[in-house]
Amino acid sequence: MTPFQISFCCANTDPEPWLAGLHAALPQAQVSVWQPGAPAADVAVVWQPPQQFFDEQPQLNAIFNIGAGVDALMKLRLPPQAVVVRLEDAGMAVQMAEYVCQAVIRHFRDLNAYADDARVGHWTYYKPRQRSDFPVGVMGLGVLGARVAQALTHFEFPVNGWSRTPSALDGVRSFSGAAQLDDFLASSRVLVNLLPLTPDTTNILNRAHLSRLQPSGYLINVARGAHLVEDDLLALIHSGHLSGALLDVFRTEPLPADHPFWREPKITLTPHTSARTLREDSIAQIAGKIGALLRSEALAGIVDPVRGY
Ligand code: NDP
Ligand code: OXD
Repeated sequence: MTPFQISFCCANTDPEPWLAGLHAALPQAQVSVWQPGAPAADVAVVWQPPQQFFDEQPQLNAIFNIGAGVDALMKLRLPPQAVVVRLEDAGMAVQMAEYVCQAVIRHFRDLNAYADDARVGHWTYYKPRQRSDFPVGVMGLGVLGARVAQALTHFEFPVNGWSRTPSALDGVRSFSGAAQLDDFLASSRVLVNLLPLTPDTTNILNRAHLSRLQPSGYLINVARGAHLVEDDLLALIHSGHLSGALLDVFRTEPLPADHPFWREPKITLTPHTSARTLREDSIAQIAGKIGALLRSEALAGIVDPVRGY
């Protein structure tokens, strides 16, 4: 393996354990935290880097994103020869499956209402509901969406999936492309969003689309805040067409203290935590891919700059 330089430029991330882990996995690499004016590197490991980083590192061969979603990266001017590589699963798929399954089950089994009752000392029963009345639609059937959709089938919910190209997942009814979006939505009561954020998917969770969900629909957004038109969600909850939402991602993060979502009792919030980047898994995946790159082998997880994911 030829010696090479890795530049680490990750916002909101303690660099030291990453540097140690990357160095242990790639002993021939020189790994350093990027500072303005730093020497030229071969490979970058990034999360939400500034434009200045790429302006100063035009020679990069590869850019490894320590997340699955590359939307923040794809807005920047990147060195044209550099491949952009995202995390694929790296321990996130099981987290996403457990988060979404608990959310669907919590909603289906009225567990929020039971928790409210318990707080005021009420011993109350709610009528059991039919699983067949709770078809779940998963938007995006990639690494994370496919895992979520299949996990939901184990609880015997009817599951629909929507992707750009047709999919073939056991127990999941496939819908694809813009032409089948309305049918997909009309066939779903709970909607789970696991799309990448691209020009095609920005604002896709809008009034027109959310109105097509079955009555008392429920939204689970675990992808990106800019998929959702926030006022449209509030309007549809207030009109009663939607029974509520679980939101993990927001247009502005952290969610501002005066945001109406904090005060809407039918909205449950978590702070972008449904599937966390796991350092050790991610380092192992990135180091494996850097090794493949150095051996000129094919690499999985390369982002298509035209599609944007
Ligand atoms: P993938 O790239 O593996 O999957 C993307 C899926 O979306 C594919 O099925 C793709 O279709 C589909 N898709 C893309 N564009 C369209 C479109 N215009 N119309 C219909 N379907 C479309 O991504 P991952 O599963 O790895 O991740 C998904 C997203 O989850 C990330 O981009 C990120 O934003 C979010 N995320 C959120 C986290 C959190 O903690 N909240 C953590 C990790 C990720 P096709 O199969 O045909 O290509
Ligand atoms: C990701 C994320 O894209 O953490 O991986 O949101």
